[in-house]
Parts: sequence; structure tokens; C-alpha cells
Amino acid sequence: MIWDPFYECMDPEERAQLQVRRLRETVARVKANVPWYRERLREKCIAPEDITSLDDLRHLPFTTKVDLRDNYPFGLFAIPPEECVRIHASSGTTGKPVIAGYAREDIGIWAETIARTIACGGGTSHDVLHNAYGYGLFTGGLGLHYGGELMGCLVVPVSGGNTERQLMLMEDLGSSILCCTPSYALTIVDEADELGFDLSRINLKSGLFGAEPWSEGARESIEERLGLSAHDIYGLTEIIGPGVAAECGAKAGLHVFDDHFIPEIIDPETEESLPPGEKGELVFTCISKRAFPVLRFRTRDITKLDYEVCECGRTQPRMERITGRTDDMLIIRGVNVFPSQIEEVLLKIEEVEPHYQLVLTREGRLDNLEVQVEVSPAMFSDEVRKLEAIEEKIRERLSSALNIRVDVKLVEPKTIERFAGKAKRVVDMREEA
Ligand code: DLL
Repeated sequence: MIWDPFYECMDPEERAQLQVRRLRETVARVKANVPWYRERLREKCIAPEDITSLDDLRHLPFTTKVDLRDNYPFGLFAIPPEECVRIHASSGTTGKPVIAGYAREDIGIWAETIARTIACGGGTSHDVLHNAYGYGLFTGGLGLHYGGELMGCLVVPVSGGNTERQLMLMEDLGSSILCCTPSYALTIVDEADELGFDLSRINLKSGLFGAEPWSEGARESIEERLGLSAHDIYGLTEIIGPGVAAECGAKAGLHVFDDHFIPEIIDPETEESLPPGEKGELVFTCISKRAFPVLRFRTRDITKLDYEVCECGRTQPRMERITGRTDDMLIIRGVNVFPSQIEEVLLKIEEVEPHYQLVLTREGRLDNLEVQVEVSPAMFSDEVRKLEAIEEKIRERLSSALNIRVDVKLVEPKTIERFAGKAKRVVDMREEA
């Protein structure tokens, strides 16, 4: 089912006109109400009435995470905070978070884009939606919740953690759609094994997984173990939360809901726009939100866009799964490495589990990367010689995929931390060295 065929299957020309109109209105609103944007637009000598085509997008100023921090907490809101009905915040590791504000209309738009997301994953009003994304300032829980209710699903607002109880509820309530991070989906599978819980007792048909990068290998293992169709869903707090893009049944990229959020790809170094099909940094402009519409937000996520019409009938462009972020790229002895490339290699190796950690250390001026990965319980009891052979196999595959030599250490089953939300895979000890 397509939730909103009018917008999702709109003629691209017609949509471009809608986008230009909404963009012009948004620029006029931020110019009138947000001093910071007024100043940036003045510097760039651009006025709302100068915007006559989508090409004019590239004349607009960028917004970065630093700009949002500098204007903490409400500086970039386009309405007074007391006219908002909700805030959410991004999960920064240090310092102040980014605060996103929502007017009542924004909550409505968000529920619509989430309903589209659920429909992309095959959901209907008959589904029982088990929502294990965290509730609170994080956008995952409440985001999926409102969209699920709008669609008419029976929403189970279970949030993350207490996996044994999650399994029980999924079985007893007949949950048909699971929403959580891909790493938590793997944790659920793992814990079911440990508890001796036969996963055929639950009857999931699809999963909406996102909030962190995951590989095709992770998709295969989640689909196989949970017996569902796994869909990638994407979004970020600064834009709205989840509900920015979602993968349909064709699984050939994530449809970007560009009647609300216009995507662009830029070269992160030169900041020039790149043509469709080229990989670079994803940038979004919000064109329908009232409280917190950001212009050309630099996501730091790396992907490319495809404007071909999809076999599902949706005409909205598709972004390739996110392979990494400009800021989680590791530079190991001069070579750029993304954690997702390592995951892709590890998950194709039968003898190891999909639980790993990347430990970075510094010896003198050289960075060193150690990949720690759990062996499967069956393998762990094997002879040392066999384990050494597996280690060597992983080392070889990683060095041919990454073009650098990395250290590999097999660790005992269940020793690497499990996650109910976003996984933290990189342990950076370089500062302490
Ligand atoms: O993670 C929103 C979300 C919630 C998306 C639930 C999907 C499901 P933030 O905490 O602000 O928001 O983190 C946003 O997470 O810039 C990406 O780097 C990463 N991310 C989100 N979805 C995906 C995905 C939520 N499907 C940041 N694949 C983004 C890869 C993702 N990375």
C-alpha cells in the first residue's frame, strides 16, 4: 500500500513546482523570524523572491551542527518556543544537544511521513506495531508512535530494553511489525537463543530498522532469524526525526519524502552540489515545517541519489543506504575506512557472530586498528589452531577489502556489549595514549 499516492507518486515536474513554492515561503519565513538566517541571507545577497527554480537552492546558506550549537537552545526556531507543542533532542555524546522544536502542524507532518514509512515496510491498519525505539528526547519512540496511530495500527509503546519481556509481548500480542535499531534486532535474536526461546513463536512480518548504519549482511541475518522482511528507515533530529526516507518493497534505496525535505548531495570539501548518481554528503532543506525549518543542513551522512521512478510506483527519489558519516570515517595510516565496510566483511564470515568492536590506538604517530569480533559458541570450543586459522582468514579478507593491514582478535561469545539503542562500535583510545 502507498500511504499518500498524491504526493508519493506525483509527477516530478509538478512536485518541483510545489517544492519551489514551499522553499520560497520557508525562506521568507526564516528571513522574517530568525535573525541568524536573516544575516546569512543578507551576506549571500539572496531574497525569497529570487528563488524561481530548484537550482536556486545552491545559493542558499548552509546550516551545520556547529551553527545549531551556537544558537542553542531556541535561536533558530521560526516561532516563539511557547507556540511549540514538543521538543526533541539529538543524542550528542559531548556538550549541549541540538534541540528541535515542533508546532502542532509539524507533529501532523511527522505522523504523515511516518505513516508513509510504515506503508513502505508493508504495514496497514491491521498491524500490531511493536515499537522498541527509545521513548523520550530521542525521536525514534514518539516518532514511530504517532505515525503508527495515524495509520490505525495497534501500537505497543514498549521502548528499548528488557528483551525477555519484549519477546513475551511480541508472542502474546501477535506483533507483526518490529521497530528498533538493527543492533537491537540482533540483540533480541541473541537473547532469544540464550533464553531457549523458539523464535517461531512470534509472527513478525516486517521490521523498520534505522537510526544507525547497518550492512546487507546484517539484513540477511535479521531476516533469516526473525523471519521478516527488514526495511531500512532513515531520519535525523535536526530535520524531523525518523520519517525522512524509507525503503519500499523493492529494496533499491530509500524514498526521500522530498515534498517536505529537499535532498542534495555536495562535495564535503568544496561544498559544490554534485549531479545525481554521485556520492557525497547529504544535505537537507525543510520546506514545510513551521517551528524549526533548517536550510541546507549538512548531515555528514554519505550517500547518493537516484531520480529514476521506482518499480513500486513512487516517484520520490531514492537515497542509497548510508555507508558512513564524514565524521565516523577512520583514517588508518592515511587510508580512509568506514566501520560499515568492516561490518560488511565480518558478516560474510560464517564462524563469527555479528558482534564486533573497533579499537583504535596510537603507537608513536601511527594509528592502529584492532578489530575484535566474537566467535560463535560452537567454534569457541575448538582447538587453538582452528581459531588461529579463522583469525587469519578475517585478517586477509579485511586487508584485501580495505587495503590496509589491521589486527584481528577473536573474543569469547557474549563479551562484546549489546545495545538497546544505537550501537557504539568504535572505541577510540588514541587520546589516552
Ligand atoms: O536516529 C532518527 C531515527 C530514529 C532514524 C529511528 C531512524 C529510526 P538522530 O539520533 O538525530 O536521529 O541521528 C541521526 O543517525 O544523521 C545518521 O548518521 C544516523 N542514521 C539514522 N538513520 C540511519 C540509517 C535518528 N537508516 C543520524 N542508516 C543520522 C544509517 C542512520 N544511519
